[in-house]
Amino acid sequence: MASASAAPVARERTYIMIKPDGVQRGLVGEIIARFERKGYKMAAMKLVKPSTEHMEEHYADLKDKKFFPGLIKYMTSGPVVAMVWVGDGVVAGGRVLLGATKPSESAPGTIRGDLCIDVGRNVCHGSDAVESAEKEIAHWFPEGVAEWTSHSESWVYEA
Ligand code: IDP
Ligand code: MG
Repeated sequence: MASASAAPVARERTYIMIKPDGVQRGLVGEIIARFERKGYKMAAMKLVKPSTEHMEEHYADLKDKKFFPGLIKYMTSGPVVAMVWVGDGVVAGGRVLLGATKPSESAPGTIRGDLCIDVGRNVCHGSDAVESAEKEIAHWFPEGVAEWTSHSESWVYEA
Protein backbone atom coordinates (compact mmCIF):
# COMPACT_ATOMS: atom_id res chain seq x y z
CA MET A 1 0.00 0.00 0.00
CA ALA A 2 1.48 3.36 -1.02
CA SER A 3 2.10 5.84 1.75
CA ALA A 4 1.18 9.52 1.43
CA SER A 5 4.83 10.40 0.91
CA ALA A 6 5.64 7.72 -1.69
CA ALA A 7 7.15 8.94 -4.96
CA PRO A 8 4.48 9.01 -7.67
CA VAL A 9 4.56 6.12 -10.15
CA ALA A 10 5.24 7.47 -13.65
CA ARG A 11 2.15 6.85 -15.78
CA GLU A 12 0.90 8.12 -19.14
CA ARG A 13 -0.32 11.73 -19.34
CA THR A 14 -2.81 13.52 -21.57
CA TYR A 15 -3.93 17.07 -22.19
CA ILE A 16 -7.68 17.61 -21.75
CA MET A 17 -9.32 20.96 -22.38
CA ILE A 18 -12.87 22.08 -21.69
CA LYS A 19 -13.68 24.38 -24.59
CA PRO A 20 -15.38 27.81 -24.27
CA ASP A 21 -18.86 26.32 -24.82
CA GLY A 22 -18.28 23.80 -22.05
CA VAL A 23 -17.29 26.60 -19.67
CA GLN A 24 -20.18 28.87 -20.74
CA ARG A 25 -22.70 26.04 -20.41
CA GLY A 26 -21.62 25.15 -16.89
CA LEU A 27 -20.25 21.72 -17.82
CA VAL A 28 -16.86 22.06 -16.10
CA GLY A 29 -17.77 20.03 -13.01
CA GLU A 30 -19.59 17.36 -15.05
CA ILE A 31 -16.59 16.82 -17.36
CA ILE A 32 -14.03 16.77 -14.55
CA ALA A 33 -16.21 14.34 -12.58
CA ARG A 34 -16.12 11.80 -15.39
CA PHE A 35 -12.30 11.78 -15.41
CA GLU A 36 -12.15 11.61 -11.60
CA ARG A 37 -14.68 8.78 -11.36
CA LYS A 38 -12.82 6.72 -13.96
CA GLY A 39 -9.77 6.75 -11.69
CA TYR A 40 -7.52 9.13 -13.59
CA LYS A 41 -5.44 11.54 -11.53
CA MET A 42 -5.42 15.29 -12.13
CA ALA A 43 -1.94 16.76 -12.40
CA ALA A 44 -2.72 20.34 -13.53
CA MET A 45 -5.69 22.61 -14.12
CA LYS A 46 -6.20 26.30 -14.93
CA LEU A 47 -8.84 28.59 -16.43
CA VAL A 48 -7.27 30.60 -19.24
CA LYS A 49 -8.37 32.85 -22.09
CA PRO A 50 -5.88 31.91 -24.76
CA SER A 51 -4.50 34.24 -27.41
CA THR A 52 -5.10 33.59 -31.10
CA GLU A 53 -1.40 32.76 -31.58
CA HIS A 54 -1.44 30.24 -28.71
CA MET A 55 -4.54 28.50 -30.07
CA GLU A 56 -3.23 28.50 -33.65
CA GLU A 57 -0.13 26.72 -32.42
CA HIS A 58 -2.23 24.20 -30.47
CA TYR A 59 -4.20 23.39 -33.64
CA ALA A 60 -1.28 23.88 -36.09
CA ASP A 61 -1.90 20.45 -37.67
CA LEU A 62 -5.33 21.65 -38.82
CA LYS A 63 -4.27 25.00 -40.31
CA ASP A 64 -5.13 23.97 -43.88
CA LYS A 65 -8.68 22.83 -43.02
CA LYS A 66 -11.47 25.08 -44.19
CA PHE A 67 -12.98 25.13 -40.70
CA PHE A 68 -9.69 26.39 -39.17
CA PRO A 69 -10.60 30.13 -38.96
CA GLY A 70 -13.96 29.29 -37.35
CA LEU A 71 -12.26 26.85 -34.98
CA ILE A 72 -9.79 29.50 -33.79
CA LYS A 73 -12.56 32.10 -33.39
CA TYR A 74 -14.61 29.61 -31.33
CA MET A 75 -11.67 28.48 -29.23
CA THR A 76 -10.59 32.04 -28.37
CA SER A 77 -14.12 33.30 -27.67
CA GLY A 78 -13.89 32.74 -23.92
CA PRO A 79 -11.93 30.95 -21.24
CA VAL A 80 -11.03 27.29 -21.49
CA VAL A 81 -10.15 24.88 -18.70
CA ALA A 82 -6.71 23.43 -19.45
CA MET A 83 -5.91 20.18 -17.63
CA VAL A 84 -3.41 17.35 -17.43
CA TRP A 85 -4.72 13.91 -16.44
CA VAL A 86 -2.56 10.91 -15.60
CA GLY A 87 -3.19 7.17 -15.78
CA ASP A 88 -2.40 3.97 -17.62
CA GLY A 89 -3.71 4.30 -21.17
CA VAL A 90 -5.11 7.76 -20.43
CA VAL A 91 -4.54 9.14 -23.94
CA ALA A 92 -6.81 6.58 -25.62
CA GLY A 93 -9.00 6.20 -22.54
CA GLY A 94 -9.52 9.95 -22.32
CA ARG A 95 -10.75 9.99 -25.90
CA VAL A 96 -13.14 7.16 -25.10
CA LEU A 97 -14.62 9.34 -22.33
CA LEU A 98 -14.83 12.27 -24.78
CA GLY A 99 -16.49 10.32 -27.59
CA ALA A 100 -16.11 10.80 -31.35
CA THR A 101 -15.20 14.23 -32.78
CA LYS A 102 -18.67 14.59 -34.31
CA PRO A 103 -21.32 14.50 -31.56
CA SER A 104 -23.68 12.82 -34.03
CA GLU A 105 -21.25 9.87 -34.07
CA SER A 106 -20.48 9.91 -30.32
CA ALA A 107 -21.97 7.06 -28.30
CA PRO A 108 -24.44 7.81 -25.51
CA GLY A 109 -22.54 7.76 -22.24
CA THR A 110 -19.64 9.75 -23.66
CA ILE A 111 -19.18 13.46 -22.92
CA ARG A 112 -19.85 14.54 -26.51
CA GLY A 113 -22.55 11.92 -26.97
CA ASP A 114 -24.41 13.18 -23.92
CA LEU A 115 -23.69 16.91 -23.81
CA CYS A 116 -23.47 18.43 -27.30
CA ILE A 117 -24.85 18.38 -30.85
CA ASP A 118 -22.58 20.30 -33.26
CA VAL A 119 -18.98 19.38 -34.24
CA GLY A 120 -18.15 23.09 -34.08
CA ARG A 121 -19.33 23.22 -30.44
CA ASN A 122 -18.13 19.87 -29.12
CA VAL A 123 -17.22 21.03 -25.58
CA CYS A 124 -13.90 19.27 -25.03
CA HIS A 125 -10.47 18.43 -26.43
CA GLY A 126 -8.27 15.42 -25.76
CA SER A 127 -4.81 14.61 -27.11
CA ASP A 128 -4.77 11.96 -29.83
CA ALA A 129 -1.40 10.27 -29.13
CA VAL A 130 1.22 10.08 -26.38
CA GLU A 131 3.62 12.25 -28.42
CA SER A 132 1.06 14.99 -29.13
CA ALA A 133 -0.06 14.84 -25.47
CA GLU A 134 3.46 15.63 -24.27
CA LYS A 135 3.74 18.43 -26.84
CA GLU A 136 0.39 19.91 -25.76
CA ILE A 137 1.27 19.65 -22.05
CA ALA A 138 4.50 21.58 -22.70
CA HIS A 139 2.54 24.16 -24.72
CA TRP A 140 -0.13 24.76 -22.07
CA PHE A 141 1.88 24.12 -18.91
CA PRO A 142 5.43 25.39 -19.46
CA GLU A 143 5.51 25.96 -15.68
CA GLY A 144 5.20 22.19 -15.13
CA VAL A 145 2.55 20.08 -13.39
CA ALA A 146 1.96 18.73 -9.89
CA GLU A 147 3.73 15.52 -8.88
CA TRP A 148 1.70 13.76 -6.21
CA THR A 149 0.55 10.33 -5.09
CA SER A 150 -3.19 9.76 -4.92
CA HIS A 151 -4.44 7.87 -1.86
CA SER A 152 -6.52 5.82 -4.35
CA GLU A 153 -3.48 4.57 -6.27
CA SER A 154 -3.54 1.04 -4.84
CA TRP A 155 -7.34 0.88 -5.23
CA VAL A 156 -7.19 1.85 -8.90
CA TYR A 157 -4.10 -0.19 -9.90
CA GLU A 158 -3.04 -3.70 -8.91
CA ALA A 159 0.60 -2.63 -9.46
P1 IDP B 1 -10.66 15.95 -32.11
O1 IDP B 1 -10.98 17.19 -31.31
O2 IDP B 1 -11.67 14.87 -31.85
O3 IDP B 1 -9.23 15.48 -31.93
P2 IDP B 1 -9.85 17.02 -34.70
O4 IDP B 1 -10.03 16.36 -36.02
O5 IDP B 1 -8.46 17.10 -34.14
O6 IDP B 1 -10.84 16.32 -33.65
O7 IDP B 1 -10.45 18.48 -34.82
C1 IDP B 1 -10.22 19.44 -33.83
C2 IDP B 1 -11.49 20.19 -33.57
O8 IDP B 1 -11.84 20.92 -34.75
C3 IDP B 1 -12.73 19.35 -33.29
O9 IDP B 1 -12.80 18.91 -31.94
C4 IDP B 1 -13.84 20.29 -33.64
O10 IDP B 1 -14.05 21.26 -32.61
C5 IDP B 1 -13.25 21.01 -34.85
N1 IDP B 1 -13.70 20.38 -36.10
C6 IDP B 1 -13.30 19.20 -36.63
N2 IDP B 1 -13.95 18.94 -37.77
C7 IDP B 1 -14.77 20.00 -37.97
C8 IDP B 1 -15.72 20.33 -39.01
O11 IDP B 1 -15.91 19.57 -39.96
N3 IDP B 1 -16.38 21.50 -38.87
C9 IDP B 1 -16.19 22.35 -37.81
N4 IDP B 1 -15.32 22.08 -36.83
C10 IDP B 1 -14.62 20.91 -36.91
MG1 MG C 1 -7.48 16.39 -32.49
